[in-house]
Amino acid sequence: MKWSRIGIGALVGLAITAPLTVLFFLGNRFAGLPLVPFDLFEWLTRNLPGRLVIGGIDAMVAVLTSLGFSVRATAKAAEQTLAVVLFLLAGTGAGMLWFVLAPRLPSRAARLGAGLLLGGLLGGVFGWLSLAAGQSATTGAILGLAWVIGLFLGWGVLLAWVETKLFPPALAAGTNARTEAADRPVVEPLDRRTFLIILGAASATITLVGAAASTAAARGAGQAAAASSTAVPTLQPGLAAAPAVTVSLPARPDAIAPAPGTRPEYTPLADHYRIDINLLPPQISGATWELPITGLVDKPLTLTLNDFYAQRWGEPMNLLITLACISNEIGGDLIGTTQWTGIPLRRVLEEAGIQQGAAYLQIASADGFYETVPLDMIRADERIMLTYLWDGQPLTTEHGYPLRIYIPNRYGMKQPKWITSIAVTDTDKAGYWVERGWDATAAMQATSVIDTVAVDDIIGAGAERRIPIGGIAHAGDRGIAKVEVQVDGGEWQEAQLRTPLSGLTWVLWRYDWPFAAGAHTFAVRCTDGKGALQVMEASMPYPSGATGVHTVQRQIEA
Ligand SMILES: Nc1nc2c(c(=O)[nH]1)N[C@H]1C(S)=C(S)[C@@H](COP(=O)(O)O)O[C@H]1N2
Ligand SMILES: [Mo]
Repeated sequence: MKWSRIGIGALVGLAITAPLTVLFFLGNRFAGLPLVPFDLFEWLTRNLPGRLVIGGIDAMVAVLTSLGFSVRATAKAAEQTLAVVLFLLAGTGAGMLWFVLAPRLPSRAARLGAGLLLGGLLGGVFGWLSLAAGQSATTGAILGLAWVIGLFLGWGVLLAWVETKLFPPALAAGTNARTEAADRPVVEPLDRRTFLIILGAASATITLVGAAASTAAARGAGQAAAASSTAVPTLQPGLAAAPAVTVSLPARPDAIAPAPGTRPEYTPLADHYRIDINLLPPQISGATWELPITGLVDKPLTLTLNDFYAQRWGEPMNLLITLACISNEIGGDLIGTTQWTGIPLRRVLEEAGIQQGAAYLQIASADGFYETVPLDMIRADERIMLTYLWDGQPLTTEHGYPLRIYIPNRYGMKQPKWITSIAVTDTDKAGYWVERGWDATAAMQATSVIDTVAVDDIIGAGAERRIPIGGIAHAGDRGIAKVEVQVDGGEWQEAQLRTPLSGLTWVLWRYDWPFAAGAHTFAVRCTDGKGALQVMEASMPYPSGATGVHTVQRQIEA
């Protein structure tokens, strides 16, 4: 069997890029060194045209959904896998190119030198990208850069060396080559197939052992961080203890009971969806984090987390809030409800003193995310707040530690996490996702969802039997006035509404449907607190949030 140079190049590229990938993971797990495959992926998603990235996200969500996975639970893992696969593919491609181009270099030494050069170049560029645009490294820049360059130098030389082993440069008629050949013992040309098998086996062994070690380390770390791997260390030198805030849900003695199988009204923190542009969330030290408030202000401020803990602006606000992602599909799980604790932004701005002509806040985050908020909106709405606790605890790393903003009635894309600077300006500037084509306002659409058709919890008996149907309805801060259920295209029937946790949360609804055996289609729609019926026409999340009627089909046994 004759192997082509391209095919062998692809195999070799993959065989040496796989252990490289694992080394990056190990370095990151054990020493906080840059995780180049992730950082490159993040750099790509931030710099490719927005439409392409959105198409990619849509495709991923579609694949996950069609495979029956929860988007909330698997999206990050899928992205991370994609990042690794792309890195391996790039390595495979590099191997192919190398094997095709190498014959242009006459001598073994030239090829090894070129491999070294290539490795150094890639290491330099990727190391710089990783440190400039990535989130993965927690070590110093010099060490990180040295690690990346070192690994890529090794990769480049290995690639070149393997190529010269498999295809020894023909001894040209040149004098140099002849002298070189004369100086060295004649070796048997290596059996290509044997060599490739050895290379593949070595690569697979290193990759598997490394991956196992890395996974074990991650598990250990997860266990050390107790219940949630996303919790931040609460005791940090120089940082006061976070204030104790309890989560208090309002007593609603008259509220109707949810239909069995309805999602929890208050989302357990571990189940709250997470969406952001990072494969790994930014790690910020609460003790050293500072938030500068600059621009058109009388007195520029530098806030610290202790300022929030010590109630520099008085009592914080505790609000029960439903947050949703604009990418959430009808009936999707990128929506959750928890208690947010923060300081009204306008209190902080009063201290800084807004100057004449100022009209916007430009907010920037540690991950390169940014968004602009009109000052008029902040002045008019006390609920717009700088949030530092969720569910009574400091924000977890994934949900924006140490500080994020809350803006009522807006999808999550307008609400930066991991805030690192606020500038008061007179100029508007499109936010991160607005710049990429999403709705500039991103006001929450009214949406209603069927969570359950509780066939196992039938109430009543005989002809009086009823099946509880239930779910949520949500319309930002507009509230929900009415929810209606339709069975098999019949009349819309009004459901009962459970008193919501607050005016900012979803409403749980319930409809006890007169039992009828057979195959049925259930549909739901809602009317918001201002009297507007939800948009019933189906539309995709892009660009303004999904609309349409949620329906489920059930076979009801007699
Ligand atoms: N810094 C930063 N903030 C961000 C994002 C981001 O990528 N980076 N994503 C936004 C989006 S699209 C959503 S839906 C919410 C999600 O917040 P959560 O992950 O805490 O649920 O965060 C928002 N804030
Ligand atoms: Mo989002």
